[in-house]
This record gives sequence, C-alpha cells and structure tokens, in this order.
Amino acid sequence: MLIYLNGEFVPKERASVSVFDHGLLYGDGVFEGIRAYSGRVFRLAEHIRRLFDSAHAIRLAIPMSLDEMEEVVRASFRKNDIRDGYVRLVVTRGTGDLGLSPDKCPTPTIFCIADTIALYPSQYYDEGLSVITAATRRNAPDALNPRVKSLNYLNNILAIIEGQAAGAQEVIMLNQEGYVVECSGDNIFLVRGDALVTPPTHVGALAGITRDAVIDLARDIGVKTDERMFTLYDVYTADECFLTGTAAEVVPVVSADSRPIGDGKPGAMTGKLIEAFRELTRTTGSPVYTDVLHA
Ligand code: PXG
Repeated sequence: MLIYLNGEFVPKERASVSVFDHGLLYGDGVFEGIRAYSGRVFRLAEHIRRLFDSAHAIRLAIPMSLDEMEEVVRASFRKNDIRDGYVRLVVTRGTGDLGLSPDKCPTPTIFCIADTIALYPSQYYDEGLSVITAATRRNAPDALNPRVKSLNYLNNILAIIEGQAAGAQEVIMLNQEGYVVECSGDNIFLVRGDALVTPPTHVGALAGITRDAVIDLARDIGVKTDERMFTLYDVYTADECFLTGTAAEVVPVVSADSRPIGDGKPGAMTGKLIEAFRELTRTTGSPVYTDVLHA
C-alpha cells in the first residue's frame, strides 16, 4: 500500500506523522472521505471544494491548488491499483509545539490513504436500519460548525457510543433547539407523501455530497425536496426514512426509538433512490485510469 504524504508516495510502514502534529494533539485539521466506483471518483470536485472550504473556515491555508488536490486523490487510487474503493484525505495544521496556537505550525500535513472499502452488510439495504436518538446534541454552529468537516469527531463518537450501547446501527442527532439535524456520519431524509424532507445545513448539519446527489436524483424523477427543520415526531410519523453518506450510500431506516417507520419495511421511494444512486455512481465521476476515459 502506497500512501500520499506531504508530496510523495511512501509505503504504509513509512507513512507516519509527528506526535507534535496538531491534527493529533488537538483535532486541528480537516478531512474528506471519497469513493471511487468502477475507476471513477464520485463527485471529486465537490469533495475537494468542501475540503478547501472547511480549511478556509478554520483559517488553514492549503499549499496547493484544487486541481492538484484532485490529482492527489486520483493518483492515490491509481498507485494502489484500486477501481472500487475509498480514500481518506486529511489536511492537518501540521507540526507545532505543545501549545494550542496554530501560529507555531508553519506547514500543514497532507496525506491521502487509498483502500478498498468494507461495504455495509447487504442486509441493511434489504431490511433497513434501526436507529435511536442520541442524548448528545450535535455541536452548535456558533461553537464548532458541523459544516466544517474537521478532524474533531468526538461529538459524533459520543453519540455512536450511545447507539452501540442500545444496539442501534446509527444515531439521530438533534441540535441545541431539539430539531433533528443529521446522524453521526450520515445525513437524514424523510419521505412524506410524494416529497422528500431533509434538514437545511445552516441549522447544524454537514452539507453531504451524497445528500446533494440524492436531491438531484429526486428532482430528475420529479420529486421535490423540502429543506426544512423537523422534530422526532416527524421522523416517527414519516412514510419512509433513509440516510445518505459516502460510506453508507443510501440506506433505509425502518425504526427510530422503537417506533416502526411507515410499515416497518424499506419504502418504495427509498428503493427507487437507492437504484438511481447506484446507477449514478456506476456511470459518472472523475476517471482515474485512461482506459475509463474511452470506456
Ligand atoms: N454528516 C456527517 C457528520 C458526516 O461525517 C455525512 C453527514 C455524509 O456526508 P457525505 O459527504 O459523505 O455524503 C458525513 C460523512 C465513516 C465515515 O467511516 C463517515 C463519513 C465520512 C467519512 C467516513 O463512517 N461521514
């Protein structure tokens, strides 16, 4: 396995960062999780744009262009001969001293790990997930905005711990006002009648790339998405519910806090969108290999 680290590809065994890296000491940095399907990187430009926006929001200047960063991702797949896989692209504040101050970190650390992805069991897509609501609220946007995809995931991890203790596969997170915002690593959608509903991102959710793709796919089949705030009552009484994320893709939810959603089985609209999403990932994306260009 070859890992991109600060400008070169090095074997996994030599891919190390300093214990003085502020990404490790303070979670000071940003990242992306990006997938490739059939030799094409899904929505690569959108992921790189979000990475640079996250970095800009925390006043972290990435010392390369967006185009160069896109090539880092494609090259990471190529060097490891991966056609269907996943990269973790990370930019940290870099190595500094033991103080919090980012001033002492002159050079960001940049690395990109390409790997094959452990797919979620297919049972989840056929039977749906059971979720619970975490007592841990999602970070407040005026403290650490969830739109920043930062290396500091402790908020989400605390919620996952609650979910695991309850035997749930994901956890719904609420904002400080008690509105549903997202899950620990996924965005949430409801189906109500012939429309989709998902929380707007300004109330405390990541602007998910998969979320955007699903909104586009729904529009293509004449289904409108309302971006509005809702509460757990709306989740419990929805016709259908599903989650979106790079790892999970589009996955049905059939139970929330022990209430069956709809008839307790994955819904028809969810099924349609899962199919449409699979088609989209198979047929679009930034080519990693030249043969894909001419396919
Ligand atoms: N909300 C949060 C908090 C996330 O972390 C999403 C929504 C979905 O966004 P995308 O752009 O992926 O559609 C995420 C992304 C993992 C893992 O290993 C999860 C994410 C990213 C990387 C790895 O479960 N979640």
